[in-house]
Amino acid sequence: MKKLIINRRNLIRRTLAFGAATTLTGCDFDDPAHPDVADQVLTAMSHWNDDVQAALFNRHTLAPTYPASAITRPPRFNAFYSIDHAPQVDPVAWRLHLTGRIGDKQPLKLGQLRGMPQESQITRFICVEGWRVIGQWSGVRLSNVLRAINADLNARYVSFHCADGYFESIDMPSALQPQTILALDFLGAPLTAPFGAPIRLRIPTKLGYKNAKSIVAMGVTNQFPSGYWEKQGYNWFGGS
Ligand SMILES: Nc1nc2c(c(=O)[nH]1)N[C@H]1C(S)=C(S)[C@@H](COP(=O)(O)O)O[C@H]1N2
Ligand SMILES: [Mo]
Repeated sequence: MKKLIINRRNLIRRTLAFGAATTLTGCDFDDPAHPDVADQVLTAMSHWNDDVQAALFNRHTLAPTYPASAITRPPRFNAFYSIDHAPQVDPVAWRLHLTGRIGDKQPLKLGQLRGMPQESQITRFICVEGWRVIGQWSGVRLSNVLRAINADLNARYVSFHCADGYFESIDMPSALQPQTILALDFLGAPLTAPFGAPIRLRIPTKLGYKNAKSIVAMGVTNQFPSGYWEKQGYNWFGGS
């Protein structure tokens, strides 16, 4: 309760601060001398939005799950390139490199992840481009992996780097949510290259762009890692 009150107080303070910013900058939006003022205000708004989403996020609240009959076939591909340019990762040579606030940084092999308890979920996947699909992903809970490698669970962020240069990051409470998995399989078979082989993040409480595919490195950090689309203005928390 106390926490909620503090958060609300902060919220009100931030709302007032934002209100002041809009008033001050309201007429400068089209001023060629200040071309980035609107950008700055929107960025400030988006960061404020991140804080609100983080305050409202409850790591015990589950994303909805669906029956097998609801699965969308065929699945839908999306990336910042076309499907024939998806990276081809050799699953034998692949390692998950570990960086930052992690006690045991020995890179992980695929077999080690396969050897951990597997979770399966039929969940909805929402892309901001305006489509949604339902799919079945299985893999290891990210929380189990983070514990196994002695990660600092009090750190703020978990970051991901992908074989195609894509990168993403999520807040620690979302990383520890039980439906947040490092997925190895889709519809009971290993992920294919375009859909994130050999592992991808599957996080049904967040929008599509947070679901990093073909991950090659994971980090735990207190420094804001941002993300590929976030650098181009997408909201970072990305709750769905
Ligand atoms: N490595 C990587 N991961 C990525 C992307 C990407 O371009 N590269 N695109 C993101 C976006 S915007 C979406 S909507 C989903 C699409 O996942 P899908 O191809 O399984 O539908 O992947 C996300 N993860
Ligand atoms: Mo997306």
